[in-house]
Amino acid sequence: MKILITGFQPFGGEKVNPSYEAVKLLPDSIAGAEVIKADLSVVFGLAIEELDALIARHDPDVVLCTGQAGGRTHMSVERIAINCDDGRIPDNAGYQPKGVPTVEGGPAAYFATVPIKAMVAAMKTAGVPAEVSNTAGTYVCNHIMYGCLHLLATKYSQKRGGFIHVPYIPEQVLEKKNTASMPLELIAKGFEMAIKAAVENETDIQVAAGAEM
Ligand code: PCA
Repeated sequence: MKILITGFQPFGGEKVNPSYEAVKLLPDSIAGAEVIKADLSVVFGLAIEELDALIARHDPDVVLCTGQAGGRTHMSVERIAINCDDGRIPDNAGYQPKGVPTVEGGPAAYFATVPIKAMVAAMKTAGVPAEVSNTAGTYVCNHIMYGCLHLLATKYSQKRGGFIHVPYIPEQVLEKKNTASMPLELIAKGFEMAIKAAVENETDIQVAAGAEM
């Protein structure tokens, strides 16, 4: 089995993006699966083109994209991506969409096809705070998750895809009061456990992971 895991480049004035910093720490093999690592531009459109090229080149069985969700406390395994690009801030190319479809005429949303609950459970068992999240936002991370799942649904068959948001790392919050962070090594451990769970669980486990709000 082959896993493609991507992180994002820094954006929004940050010097690092913890997603790619953690991706770089991963071993080249997890649970017998080959791990391919890459970074993506925080640019609407271009990020999906980069991911498409990576999938075509490496032919992975699982595509796991990751990104920073500054302020979140837990590793957030995203359940759903919506067909909406709406930027609170411009992307790294200066483009700021104001509520346009990621894919014109595409379905309203896609659910992740990796086993999100098994991934959360595996992370927690390893001592990494993790949760199922029901929104990936409307910025480039939701855009890449939607774009990835759309590619897998329309262009590539038999491949599973998903997205994990990660908290800031401590060096990013030195000047941010009351803001959560997670050590980089713990984020990388979370990724490792998530990949292991995806390798070992073709379908998801049946446990409750709902939310009231
Ligand atoms: N986080 C942003 C885009 C890139 C990243 O790492 C987001 O949550 O949309």
